[in-house]
Amino acid sequence: MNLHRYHDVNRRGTIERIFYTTKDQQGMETAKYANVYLPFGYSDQRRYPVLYLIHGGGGNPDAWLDCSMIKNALDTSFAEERCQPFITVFPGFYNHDPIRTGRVDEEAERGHVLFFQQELRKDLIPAVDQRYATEASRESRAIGGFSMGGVTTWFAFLENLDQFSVFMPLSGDCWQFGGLGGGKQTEKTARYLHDHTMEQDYGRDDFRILAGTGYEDIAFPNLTPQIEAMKEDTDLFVFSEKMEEGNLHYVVMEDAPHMYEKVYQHIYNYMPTLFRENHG
Ligand code: FER
Repeated sequence: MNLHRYHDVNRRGTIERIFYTTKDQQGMETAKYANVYLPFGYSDQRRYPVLYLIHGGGGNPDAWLDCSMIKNALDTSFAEERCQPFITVFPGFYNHDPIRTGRVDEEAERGHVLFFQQELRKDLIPAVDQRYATEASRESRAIGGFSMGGVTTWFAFLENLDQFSVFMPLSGDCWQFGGLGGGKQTEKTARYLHDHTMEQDYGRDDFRILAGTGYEDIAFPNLTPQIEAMKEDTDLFVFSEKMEEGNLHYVVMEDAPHMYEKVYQHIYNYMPTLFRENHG
């Protein structure tokens, strides 16, 4: 497994904000922003694939950038040509400042990330594709996230498979049947991920799932059984440890608790395989 080692780099991308509006759960028009990472040398004479990277519970569009070395991982990967440059969008899934006192309200959090699926397809993706030189196709769009952002990523697989082809759930399981459902309702969850995808006429060549967590991560006991159960449904999910093979991948890191500063390493590792075609 590659580990991202920080080093300074001169060819650095830029972060800017895109502003857009969406309707909140009460139907009120709401102003929002997302951070957008543009790779060094970004030019509207080319077209770029886009990764949407989602924060965890209680977070915001700045969380990944504030709490991890993701920007340096992107900068060094592009500078060293580990992969073709892509745009990364960091949105927020809340419509109002989250109030988190004490333990997590699983049902409320689940409601937010499920509701966010509509915003993604109706408001955010169109705004990004209009403003930037994107390839604007599901083949060139990936979504990933940490913790509740991983839960968001599984919901995107279920609700927005026509928008994305690559899914990178990190330290978060599928909450289709309620909080921590990947651990609590493992078989039912895996079955639904399978059946719902087949019903939409998508097959094993139409998507890739790049999952990850750490042995010490609180999400490990929820995500691991879900992935194990999905592995059984080989007509749709083809597990492989080789990145060139299969459509279901799962990496568990050593010494990695539930923290952005650990989890972003998965993104660094998956980066060369995120967008397969030779873009640009
Ligand atoms: C998990 C998925 C998400 C999990 C926790 C979360 C305990 C979210 C936690 C939070 O928002 O604080 O599997 O395992």
